[in-house]
Amino acid sequence: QDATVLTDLSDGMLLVTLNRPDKLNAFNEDMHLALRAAIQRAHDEDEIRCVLITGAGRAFCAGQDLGDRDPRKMDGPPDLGETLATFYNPTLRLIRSLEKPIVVAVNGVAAGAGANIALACDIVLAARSARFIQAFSKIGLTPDAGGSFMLTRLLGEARAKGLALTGEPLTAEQAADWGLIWKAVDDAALMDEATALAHRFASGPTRGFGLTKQSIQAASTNGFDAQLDHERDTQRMAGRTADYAEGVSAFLDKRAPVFRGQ
Ligand code: T3D
Repeated sequence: QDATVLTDLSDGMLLVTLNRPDKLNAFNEDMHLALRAAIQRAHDEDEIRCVLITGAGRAFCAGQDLGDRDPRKMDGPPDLGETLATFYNPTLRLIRSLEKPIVVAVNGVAAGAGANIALACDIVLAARSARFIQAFSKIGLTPDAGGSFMLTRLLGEARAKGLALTGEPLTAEQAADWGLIWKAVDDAALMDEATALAHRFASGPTRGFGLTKQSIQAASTNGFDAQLDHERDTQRMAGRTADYAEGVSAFLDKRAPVFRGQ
């Protein structure tokens, strides 16, 4: 059986491909563990300076594999709180806490947890034909995989509730117009554009990127004063990196900087 998640490391960029195309890359237990292992690897290996996530086939990810939730084959209702705690939430926490950029190329439909995992990453590019669907309400569930947080922070309550309660698909273009994602890209250009961006990040000032990510995320919950303190602390750390010294030296020498991620 093929691996449910494919990984390929090149020039500091870890390409992670969700790989259950006949199920639209829906999550079974194996895929959960494999995605988590890939993100954990990005935490552990200094050589990895950026992650790019995409899906194999025509979809990005259709969320939970509902074949594993057939009530006619179960002895009673499942404890979905337990499956979130065991499978989804650790991966979401690893994504948000990774001190390196994560780019997502949403190559096709992203539904349920599949949509929300994409939204939790740092830079979301989506093919114009892609759709984001908060599919939960159609089967009696509620937004998970960080969706209630990200949708409300990024869109506000009205649009978050509209998407979550109706389950209507949102086009990539509309998602970009609303500020839910970074960009909608022509289908044929998606992987080239996402790969070029990820490679650019992979040769950038990794510590500065990681601190920038932390700072923007902290602003969702901090007040202004706390955020100023946070900026003071992150800038202090950034100012001590070799990449900052290289950036300033390169500017003064009128040459391109060579960042080493340190
Ligand atoms: O359970 C827990 O642990 C709690 C956590 C929950 C997190 C969640 O993500 S809940 C939400 C689960 N996802 C969904 O409800 C989405 C279900 N899928 C769809 O609504 C549609 O498939 C799509 C809108 C994503 C795409 O529609 P379309 O028309 O392009 O494709 P399709 O024909 O519906 O699907 C193609 C195949 O993929 C089909 O299989 P077949 O008939 O060719 O053998 C379909 O059954 C399969 N598929 C699609 N989504 C899933 C799936 N199989 C299992 N699980 C899926 N989620």
